[in-house]
Amino acid sequence: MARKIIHCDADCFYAAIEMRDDLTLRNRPMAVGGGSDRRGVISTCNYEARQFGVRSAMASAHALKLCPSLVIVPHRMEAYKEASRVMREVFHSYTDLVEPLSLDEAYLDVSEVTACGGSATRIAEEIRQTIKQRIGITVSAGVSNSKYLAKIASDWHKPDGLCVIRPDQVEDFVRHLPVTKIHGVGKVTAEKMKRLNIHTCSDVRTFDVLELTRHFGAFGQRLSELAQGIDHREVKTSKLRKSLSVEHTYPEDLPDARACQQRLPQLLEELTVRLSRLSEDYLVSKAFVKVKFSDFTTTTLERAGTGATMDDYVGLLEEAVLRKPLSIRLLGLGVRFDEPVAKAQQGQLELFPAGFSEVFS
Ligand code: TTP
Ligand code: MG
Repeated sequence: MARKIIHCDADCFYAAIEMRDDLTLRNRPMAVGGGSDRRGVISTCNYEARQFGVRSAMASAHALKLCPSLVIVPHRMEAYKEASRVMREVFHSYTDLVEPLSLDEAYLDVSEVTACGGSATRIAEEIRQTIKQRIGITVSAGVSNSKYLAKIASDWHKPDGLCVIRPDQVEDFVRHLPVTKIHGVGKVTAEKMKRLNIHTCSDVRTFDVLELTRHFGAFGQRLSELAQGIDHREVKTSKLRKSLSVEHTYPEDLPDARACQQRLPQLLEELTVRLSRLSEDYLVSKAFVKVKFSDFTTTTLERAGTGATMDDYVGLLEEAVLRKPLSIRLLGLGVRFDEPVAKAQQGQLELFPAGFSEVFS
């Protein structure tokens, strides 16, 4: 199944925070960085300053030559960190699969997210609106089926833009993509490509992998893939996930426990497939089931000492569905994982007595 990846990147991040907090800095070229007297460097600047050619990492003295009216303010790292924390909170309200790249940038894998009807475009738009409201800055977002294209897309309509490259548009988009947009193609490589008459990904495709490797060394293989829009890199979270689950809302309510049990094999199959995609670092600590009744109340039941086995789920489900004399809209199966530290102490887990815990919502 095609993945849905969102890349979010705040616009002129440090500068945006400064403009938010000081009205006098708006509508004029401004930058955040060190003063020109102390051999300072520009960290970033607003879009007005960019029109003068001012850029990140430029000496402040040089920036002032390009744009004499440039106002340079010092850093306020605490304010940037706080904004970054809230941004991540917003991302995590949709998924745990968040890979932060810097204070103002992150990838989200929303393939399994059900919010916004599962539409990555709507999720991205909602994230942008929420951040605007809660933090008072704009974020640009890119949506596509890979990290590589989502990142290019987030830059496409910057600032305050959203760009979506749907799976059926990938081929056309990539064909016309200038090679300079490919991550890893710096000045030197771009020059070399120009000499070979390579300007777009279409041009790259006229070379086979061997030729590309001859010209560009180890990067040749990757270049060949990217020119075809291929990028299988996963969104890597810094935090390990705590649980994994699958669930299904049925078009017609399931009348009783027997009907629910009949749905178990398919749900377990889906869960097993998803579990098999995880790294070996994950150790299942217990199983849980989720049941939503026809009155929309939800109950979950989990039990220590269970695993992702059919027997465990049969037992849990039997109990959970009997909690209300109602038909059932939704069934879910899941597992919780041990904390990473617990892995080393697996043998000791048996010391804890098996018990029940339950949640009603
Ligand atoms: P970026 O996202 O690269 O830049 P930006 O957010 O300022 O602008 P854009 O709209 O193009 O995304 O970097 C995020 C922040 O990191 C930036 O606001 C300041 C800091 N930074 C530096 O301190 N030095 C640098 O060289 C760069 C590139 C960024
Ligand atoms: Mg940014």
